[in-house]
Amino acid sequence: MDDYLKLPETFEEFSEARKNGFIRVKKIKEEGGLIAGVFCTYTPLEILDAAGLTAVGLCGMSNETIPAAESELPKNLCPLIKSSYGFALSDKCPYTYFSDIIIGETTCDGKKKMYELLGEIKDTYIIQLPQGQDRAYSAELWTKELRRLIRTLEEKFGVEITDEKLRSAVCLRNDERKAKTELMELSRLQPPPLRGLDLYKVLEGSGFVFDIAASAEAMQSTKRKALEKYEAGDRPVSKNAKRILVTGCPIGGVLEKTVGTIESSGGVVVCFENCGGVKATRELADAEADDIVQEISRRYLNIGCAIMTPNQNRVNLIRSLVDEYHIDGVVEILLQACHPYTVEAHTIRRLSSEIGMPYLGIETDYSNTDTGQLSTRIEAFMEML
Ligand code: BJ8
Repeated sequence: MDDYLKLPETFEEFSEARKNGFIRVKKIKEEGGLIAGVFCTYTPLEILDAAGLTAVGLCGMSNETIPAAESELPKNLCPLIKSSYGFALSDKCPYTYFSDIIIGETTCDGKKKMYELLGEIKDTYIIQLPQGQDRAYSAELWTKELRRLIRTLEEKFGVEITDEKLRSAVCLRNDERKAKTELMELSRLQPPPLRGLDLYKVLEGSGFVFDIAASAEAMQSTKRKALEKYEAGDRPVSKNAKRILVTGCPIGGVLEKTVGTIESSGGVVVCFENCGGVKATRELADAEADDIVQEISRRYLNIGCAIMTPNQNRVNLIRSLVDEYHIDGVVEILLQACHPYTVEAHTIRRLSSEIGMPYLGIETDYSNTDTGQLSTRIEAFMEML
């Protein structure tokens, strides 16, 4: 088997998956496959799977393309949006380049307006996501939106998305989510057998393996190996390390200066609540449900992102995770100009104080200009714990 097609087996190999994924995507295209670029945890992946599309995450995580984006977008906009758009505009992202369709959702205002512009560069389909999970008609509307997406994909790509295909996609995605959850739950051990940075790289890298069953298998074997080493006495994390829960915006673009600094200052991230972590994997769909589209819709609409109002699901989730993972402190990572999360930070700060958890909010962007200042604040927080 070609090297780039083999499954990742170590943390390092998972972190290479994003880079190597490009070659895999090229191969999929050469073999006549179709690619769907996606941005958000609300994207109903099972529908794309059932349509025979390979889903690939397009969220920009680099500062490099932000100047290009700022020629059209306001400077005072979340770096994730600018970076993502900059990649499309400057044609620097092979995943965007190879995408046959881009799927976006009406989440935050910045993203949804960016998608309109993105639609001028690439074929972009926007799903209308309702933002009040507590209204019965939100579930109905979201299910209708998913049915509309199904019809659109069927017409556009000449495929048939049957219930049977959807049910088997649900089973595969469930298996992958369970494998992720089991891997993350290793960090409930005290001390954890994994550093947060390594764990995050596996979670992120799994999105670029593209074969869902293979991705689940690779995560299970990574978990087995980590546990074997741990049981043999190999402890990569000190038992005195302070156990941190990370919440807030997606952190792919600020990983080193946030998680890296926490872990070089006497802490260890044992739980990622945000997208890429527990929030995206906790809930499963029932493959046997009578109406499978409605069930997929239910599963996704429950995600507790700050674009929802009210967003009680996020508060409930953080409350449980603090107990489950024996947390010593909560660090919320906020991307500059992200209104949903920077405003909701007040609620999370208040929740932390209610449950007696020290809380640190960090507002940052993709540049390196605040690295020193962040280190000082994170080190002071770690010392205080
Ligand atoms: S489910 S977190 S991936 S919307 S950070 S672009 S909210 S201004 S990324 Fe997100 Fe889906 Fe929610 Fe997850 Fe806007 Fe905020 Fe930027 Fe954000």
